Amino acid sequence: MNIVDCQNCQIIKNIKNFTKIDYTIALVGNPNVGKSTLFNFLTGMNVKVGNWPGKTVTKIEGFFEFKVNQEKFVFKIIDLPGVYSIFSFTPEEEITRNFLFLGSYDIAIIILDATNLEKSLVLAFQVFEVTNKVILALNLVDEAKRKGIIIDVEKLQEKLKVPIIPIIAQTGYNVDNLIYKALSIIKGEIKVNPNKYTPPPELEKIIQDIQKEITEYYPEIKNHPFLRWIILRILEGDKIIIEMIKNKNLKTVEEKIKNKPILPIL
Ligand SMILES: Nc1nc2c(ncn2[C@@H]2O[C@H](COP(=O)(O)OP(=O)(O)OP(=O)(O)O)[C@@H](O)[C@H]2O)c(=O)[nH]1
Ligand SMILES: [Mg+2]
Repeated sequence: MNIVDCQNCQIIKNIKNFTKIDYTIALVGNPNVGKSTLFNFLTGMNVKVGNWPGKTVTKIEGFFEFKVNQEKFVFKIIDLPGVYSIFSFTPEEEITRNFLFLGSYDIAIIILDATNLEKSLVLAFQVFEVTNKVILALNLVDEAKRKGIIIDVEKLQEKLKVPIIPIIAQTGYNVDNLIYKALSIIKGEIKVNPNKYTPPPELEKIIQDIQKEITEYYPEIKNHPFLRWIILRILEGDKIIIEMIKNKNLKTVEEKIKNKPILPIL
């Protein structure tokens, strides 16, 4: 297990009368992975948890203080709605996606469900496409242990190139170490550069072709930080973006979309 072992860390909940916020954390993850449980543990708030009626469909804000040795930091934390993707097909996806794109945050804690790692990682890879400001919290490790699921955290961390901290949000196990590590990333003491999805050559060629054409018609989009992501969305069939393309009559792009190869979920 990746135990960071912060010797002198303390989480202080229910804080009031603070004058400034030092850093903002966004909590991202599939539904039911323990985002609100972690949020409640950190803030001392009582956001509803569980499948029903606790489902989070709006973003909720809270605050906590984190003490490391003599230093103190006030954190704002945002509990985003649970999503399986950030394609913006559902209201939840739209809220989460818009926040990840346009919101102001210093780090996104992506919560992985240790009992359903594969599904969790699909979303994680999508988030890696839009930001490097990430850390992974592997939650429900107690439940995984009960089910006999063993995860090689070191190996996974090495593959993803993102720190992974196993936690139990329900009891608060290792949460201080998660925040400590997140703080090190925010401060730039640890550099994170997630291993992004590498498409097969034939798909990469199509991406490049679409990119070329789009940037010819929309020169202003050329340096857009999410240009590649936008192209991947076009290939996925994102209606809003395709509509935009149709209006501009980008015939070749439409043709490519029609004849696209079968895509993995990005
Ligand atoms: N055993 C165990 N249960 C947990 C843990 N963390 C959360 N849970 C339980 O998992 C369920 C879902 O937790 P929530 O915090 O509501 O999940 P969420 O990610 O906020 O869900 P949405 O708001 O629907 O996206 C609740 O019943 C929690 O009590 C954990 O570390 N271990
Ligand atoms: Mg929730």
